[in-house]
Amino acid sequence: MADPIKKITMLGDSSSGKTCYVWGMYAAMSNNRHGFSMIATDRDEHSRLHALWEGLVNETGEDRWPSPTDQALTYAFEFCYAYKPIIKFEWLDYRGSAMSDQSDAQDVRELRDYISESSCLFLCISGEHLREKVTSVNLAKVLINTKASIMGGHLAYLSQTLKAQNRTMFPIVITLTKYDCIDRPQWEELIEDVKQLFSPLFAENSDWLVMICPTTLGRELAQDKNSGRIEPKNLYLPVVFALFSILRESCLAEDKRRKEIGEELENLENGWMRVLNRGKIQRKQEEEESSQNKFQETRKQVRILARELKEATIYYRGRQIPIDLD
Ligand SMILES: Nc1nc2c(ncn2[C@@H]2O[C@H](COP(=O)(O)OP(=O)(O)O)[C@@H](O)[C@H]2O)c(=O)[nH]1
Ligand SMILES: [Mg+2]
Repeated sequence: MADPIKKITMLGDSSSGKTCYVWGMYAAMSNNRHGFSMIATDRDEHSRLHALWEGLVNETGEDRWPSPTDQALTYAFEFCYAYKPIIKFEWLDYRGSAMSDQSDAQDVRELRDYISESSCLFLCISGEHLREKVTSVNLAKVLINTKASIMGGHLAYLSQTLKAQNRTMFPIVITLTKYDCIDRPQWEELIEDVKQLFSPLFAENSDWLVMICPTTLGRELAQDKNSGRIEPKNLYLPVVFALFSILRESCLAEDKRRKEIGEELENLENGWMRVLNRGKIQRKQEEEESSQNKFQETRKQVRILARELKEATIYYRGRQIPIDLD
């Protein structure tokens, strides 16, 4: 059976930088990174994304930016190793305005279903809202302006669904887009602010695996959006984290399967029918070898991705954790 298509959902207020992020991320990920690359399944989409990114980099003026129409867009991508597709995924760039209270019940239901089927959730918070420290005085305002409170509602719903499905770890990326707008000396203080906006994600008994990642299209943009130089930072990291999480899960499943096959083989080899079962045993041995190879290959890929995440800020059960290489 072909592996199912994975889904990644990106939530964030309109104008928080989601569309620009996808354009830049696609350019960053198309370049071969340690054997990995990404490609739009549809060739026209590939050319379109490249042309849009090229326009953003080379043009100046308002036209370099995406048109402000706020539409939900789904992209189909393939993540490849040595140019061989290993994960197919769908990326939903959600309509920011639909996160407001005016969105109808149907809209909300569809989004919730999509989120529950997702393998990773991206929450986009624009750095414009975190120029200053979050305090008890401005917290309510920041929660509203970033739409963090509405996203929190979706997370609460997702949490119930995950519990019902017995899923124990769910990766979330909080992308601090437009990080160029933040000029604060203390990274730790900023992290504490982000934790305040999404405190349940950082609770001691929570099952969320959360990466906080600042991204920007260029540091000059804070001063001059329309002609500042495009010098992207970290655009590949959130998606590397998402793919790492997806592959790690596959790796665990393959490990389990490999052990099961090993046991089945042992039973066949030790059974009193072993002579008659010779054909079956041989097929099981081949199955074991292929499962072993698949596991080793996935583990190698997980390790390469893990190395890229060495410096990343990742939390699990309320604590910052290093990504281990196994
Ligand atoms: N300063 C700064 N502005 C950005 C950056 N990325 C996007 N923007 C601005 O944010 C606007 C909205 O971005 P867009 O991707 O359309 O947001 P979306 O509505 O969430 O898809 C753009 O038109 C740019 O003016 C960035 O990295 N830095
Ligand atoms: Mg958009």
